[in-house]
Amino acid sequence: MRIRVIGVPMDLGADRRGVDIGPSAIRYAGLSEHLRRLGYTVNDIGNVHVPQPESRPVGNTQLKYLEPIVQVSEELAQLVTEALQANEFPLILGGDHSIALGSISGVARVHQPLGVIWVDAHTDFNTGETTPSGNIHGMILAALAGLGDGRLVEVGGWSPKLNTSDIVIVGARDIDPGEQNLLRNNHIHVFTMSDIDERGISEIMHQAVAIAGRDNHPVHLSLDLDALDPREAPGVGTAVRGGLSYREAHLVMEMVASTHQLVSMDVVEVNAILDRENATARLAVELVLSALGKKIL
Ligand code: HAR
Ligand code: MN
Ligand code: MN
Ligand code: MN
Repeated sequence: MRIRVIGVPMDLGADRRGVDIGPSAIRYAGLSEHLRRLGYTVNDIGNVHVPQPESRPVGNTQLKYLEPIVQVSEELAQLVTEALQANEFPLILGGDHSIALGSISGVARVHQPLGVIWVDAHTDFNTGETTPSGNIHGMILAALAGLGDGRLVEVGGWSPKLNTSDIVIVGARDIDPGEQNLLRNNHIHVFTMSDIDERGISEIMHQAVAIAGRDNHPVHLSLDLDALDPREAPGVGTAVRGGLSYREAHLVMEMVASTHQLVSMDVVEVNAILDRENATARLAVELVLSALGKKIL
C-alpha cells in the first residue's frame, strides 16, 4: 500500500500564525520513516503553495481570506483526486482545518457517498452568518454539507460533498450558539466529551464508525489535534480543556483502522510555535500510525 503525503502550510483560515509550519513539524517528527517501518511505501510530494496572509487583503471580515482559501482548496482537491486515481492513500498535513475543504472535496469526487469522522474540540459548523470570528476553519464542515457562502460550498464545482447523515463529530466541547442551531436543524451526529465521559470512548466509536461507514461506505478521517486534551497536545491555536486522553485518542484511531474502510486522512491545527519540543507533532505522527493500522500486539 502506498501513501501520498501532501503538505498544506495554510494559516489563512485561523487567527494564529504557527499552523503554517505544521507540515514541517510533522515531517520533522519522523512521519515518513515511521510509515515505512509499518510497511508502507511513502510518496511525499511536498507542499501546496499557500500565500502569506501579510501579502493578501483580509477581505470580508465575516469570511476572512475567502479568495486565497478557495484558490488553495481547488488546487488541493485536484491533488487529492490524483492521488486516489494513482491508487495512493492521501495523507494531508495542515495547516489549519480549512484545508479539509480541499481534501474532502478531492476525495468526494472519487468516493460517493463518503462518510466523514471529524475528530475535533469544535464542530466547525459555522457559516458567514453565525461565525463569531470570521475564521473560515470554523466553517468547513458546514460548507462540505452545502451550508454557507456559495464560494466555499461550490469548491470543485458541485455541492454538497457530504450528506448530513454521513457526518460524525467526535470530541466536541466548544460549540457556538449559531452553530448549535445548525447542527440540530441538520441532524448532525455529534458525540460530545460528555457523551464520551458517560458512555466511554469504545461504545461511542462503535456507533461513530457504524454511522460514517454504513453500507461499507468509504470513510475519510479528519483529525484536529485540538480534540486531544491540551495537556497532551499543547501545540494548537484554540486549546479547550477537557479533551480526549492519550489512550482515548489512540483508540479512536485504532477503531477507525479496524473498519478497513479508511480511504484518506487529514491531520490539522498543529501549531509549532505554541508547541513544546514538537510534542504535538510527535503525537500527530503516533495517531496517524494507529489510524493506518499500527497495533500494540
Ligand atoms: N467556533 C469558533 C469559530 O468559528 C472556533 C472554531 C475554530 N477552531 C478550530 N477549529 N480550531 O476546529 O471561530
Ligand atoms: Mn477543526
Ligand atoms: Mn478544533
Ligand atoms: Mn453505498
